[in-house]
Amino acid sequence: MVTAALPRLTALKYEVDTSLDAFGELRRSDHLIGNAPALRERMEEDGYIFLPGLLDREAVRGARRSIMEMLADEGLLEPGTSSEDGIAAREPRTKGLGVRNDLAKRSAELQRLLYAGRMMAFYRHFLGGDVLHFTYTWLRPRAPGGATPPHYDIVFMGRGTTRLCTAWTPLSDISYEMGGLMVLEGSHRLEGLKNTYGQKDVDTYCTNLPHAQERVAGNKLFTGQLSRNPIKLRNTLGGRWLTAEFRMGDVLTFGMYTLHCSLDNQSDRVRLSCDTRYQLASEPADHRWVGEEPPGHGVAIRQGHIC
Ligand SMILES: O=C(O)CCC(=O)C(=O)O
Ligand SMILES: [Fe+2]
Repeated sequence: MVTAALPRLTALKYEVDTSLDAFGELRRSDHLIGNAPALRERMEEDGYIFLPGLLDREAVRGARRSIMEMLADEGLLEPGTSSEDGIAAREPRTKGLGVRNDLAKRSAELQRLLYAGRMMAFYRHFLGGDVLHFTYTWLRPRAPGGATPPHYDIVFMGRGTTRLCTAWTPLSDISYEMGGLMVLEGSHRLEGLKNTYGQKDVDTYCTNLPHAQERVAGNKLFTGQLSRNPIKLRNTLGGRWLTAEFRMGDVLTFGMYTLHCSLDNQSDRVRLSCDTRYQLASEPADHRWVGEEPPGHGVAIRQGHIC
């Protein structure tokens, strides 16, 4: 339950309206684990499934430890503090704290957590067949002050099946102040948005428009984000921003057309989470994110077309 004791929350520096019609808690579905039809109904209805405690908390802690040690080795944690605590180095605060697939690859504990055991078993059951996961892992050590702008994931990974699931996995206990993920209620049913913004691909550019050369050279003008102001966006689109105080072991899974963003990390710690992708192995996969060395959003895969 969201209580009156809620701290002042911000997202991209904008104060979050936490009134009852603008903000709320994610609906839990942990009691539905093992009941695929009910889980599918939830996904259909809500656009997300929140599964507190799906993963083994000790396994998450082990994965977290391995990553925090790597961050400490890079000087990203405050010297003289325990890497377990994840206290961000005062200087520099942001360098090295972007998406770190490179670190994810080096952690056997994290690879096991995400791509074996309970996580894979969940998706096999939920999707009802053999599962393929992207090999690229969006491991996100998030510096104090940072947040993720609102977006649909399809814009970044829409060249394969659209029946793809994101798993957002906290590798920290994430209080409201530390800033977990928020989902916009009902956003998976916004047909107008799905048919416009939802048709975009961050790695395409218009050959006949100004700046085409910049786009092909890598200076993207379209970041893939829908907005820099989650509060104004909600006022326009409706629904509530839904979130929770997340704990290690929780997983939040959602579809490609569920609008999400994050709260600002208002703590002095690195907020650690990762997002990973799962689909039926029988369906086409976005080639940017699979294989030994996924090319990702590189310049080489950028596609030009006449707009
Ligand atoms: O962790 C975040 O801040 C963003 C995660 C995200 O965009 C995702 O899980 O798809
Ligand atoms: Fe996302």
